[in-house]
Parts: sequence; structure tokens; C-alpha cells
Amino acid sequence: SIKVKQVDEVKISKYILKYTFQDWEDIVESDVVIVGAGPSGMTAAYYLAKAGLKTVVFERRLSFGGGIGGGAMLFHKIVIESPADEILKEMKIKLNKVEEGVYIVDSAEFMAKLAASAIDAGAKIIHGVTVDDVIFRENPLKVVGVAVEWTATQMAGLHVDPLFISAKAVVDATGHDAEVISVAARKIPELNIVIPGEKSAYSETAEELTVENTGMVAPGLYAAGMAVTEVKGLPRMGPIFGAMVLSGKRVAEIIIKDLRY
Ligand code: 48F
Repeated sequence: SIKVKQVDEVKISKYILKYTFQDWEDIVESDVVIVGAGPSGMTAAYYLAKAGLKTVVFERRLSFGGGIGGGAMLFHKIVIESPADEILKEMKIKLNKVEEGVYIVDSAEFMAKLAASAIDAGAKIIHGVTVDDVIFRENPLKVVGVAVEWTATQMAGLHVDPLFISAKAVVDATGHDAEVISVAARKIPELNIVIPGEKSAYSETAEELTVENTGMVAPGLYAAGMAVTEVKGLPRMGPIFGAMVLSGKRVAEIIIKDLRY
């Protein structure tokens, strides 16, 4: 018979608490906070962590992938176009070539391997945490971190104060709503952030424009993925995901340069 090691309940609790708090004490002073574990956030996390930056991803839900899992109308394939295929190849994600420069990918594999790549590179992904505000400083005006709260606390409508996490760079990878940049725009008018909102679909132009417009929105605050289309007033593109991973890579490269890392 298989001999299973016996571990009592108190030990289980103690180990979980000790090592969770050990992680949080480290996370509280991060180099980069990424908000959202969708395709752009996880790609950014992969490249930032690979460059040696202490990178944490806060994800509201208890899962990875953001909009990947739902695919297009729940169909489990997504489209990738070049040169994003190079990033997927680096992560050992299988690509099915359907025409020159165009590929079909399984959404479950895409989500799982993006997450595994980011984690293996050294990024921490913390689930069930919602970012509901930023921290800022004046002279010079700059975003220097985020406020975090349990998603469950927010869903319960409980009045509970958040905890604060400092970061040299905060990336809004929250998707269509650009939640972090929206809250910064509303609560720190001195940042002069105007959000025109996303336009209707025009996939052929939207992909390149999204990648091109990826980057800093205010000192310390960056946009990646669909948050870029929202903040820059660009068209949406639907279930083609090349721009999402290219945007994640680009924001990582910009931050690495800005932090002179
Ligand atoms: O929406 P999402 O997948 O963002 P993305 O990386 O990719 C967009 C595509 O999925 C798709 C598309 C592609 O052509 O149009 O929509 O731009 O992932 C965003 C993640 O952020 C989480 C949310 O649960 C999702 O997993 N999120 C959103 N707001 C918060 C958050 C928040 N305030 N705090 C923590 N997580």
C-alpha cells in the first residue's frame, strides 16, 4: 500500500500562514505591479521577471487568462498573427499555421502556458485581489503603487480599508475598462489623463495601433493590452490576440528602459 505522510491540521494552517505572509512582506515593496492576469499582463510579467525585476500580478478572479478563456462566443480557439508567434514559440505554445503569418491556438493551452511562463520566470501571480486605487506623490507628481483589497470583501460590500503596495511602475492590464488608469484620472486630476474610450471593431488597424500606443500614461503608470485602446481611443479587435502579447512585451521593454534596469 502507499504510505501517505501524516500532517495534522494545525501544521497545515501554520505552514500556509507563515509562507503566505513571507510572500506578502516581500510583495509589499515591488519593482513592478501588474494589474490583471490576462494575456497582456502575463506576457509583461514574463519579460519583466526575466529581466530580474520583482514583479507581482494582482488578479481579481481565481483564474488566469482574462478574456482568453471565453474565446470568441465561448469557442475554444483564438487567432494569433506574426510577429506574436515568436513570443508563443518561446513559451512552447503550439501554433497551427492557417496561412502565412496567421495561426490558430487553443485557448486553454495559451492561458496555462502564459501563466506558467510568467511564474517560471519569477513573477508572483496573486489571485482574488482587486486593485481599487493607486498611491501617488507630488513634486514630482508620480504614481508609486496601488491599493489592494480582497475581491471577496468587495463583493460582500463590506467597508474594509485596503493595504498598500509600493512599486516603481504600475501596469494597467485590466482590459476594456482600464480600471486603474480610470481611477487615477478621476482621483488625481493633476495627472491630466483624458480617457476617450474604445472605438468599435476595426481589427486590421487596431492590432498595430494598440502595440504602438502601449506605454506610459503618467509618471509611474503604464497601459498594456485593451487598456491601451480604452485610454487612447483606439478601435477594438475581437478574438485576435497578437497585439495583446506584443503589447505586454512592449510595456515590459519600456519599463526596463525607464527603470534603467
Ligand atoms: O481582459 P483581459 O484579458 O485583458 P487584456 O490583457 O486582453 C484582452 C483580451 O482578453 C480580449 C481582447 C483581445 O483582442 O479583446 O478582451 O487587455 O484581462 C484583464 C484581467 O484583469 C482583471 C480581470 O479579472 C482580467 O482577468 N482585472 C480587471 N480589473 C481588475 C483586475 C482590478 N481592478 N484588479 C485586479 N484585476
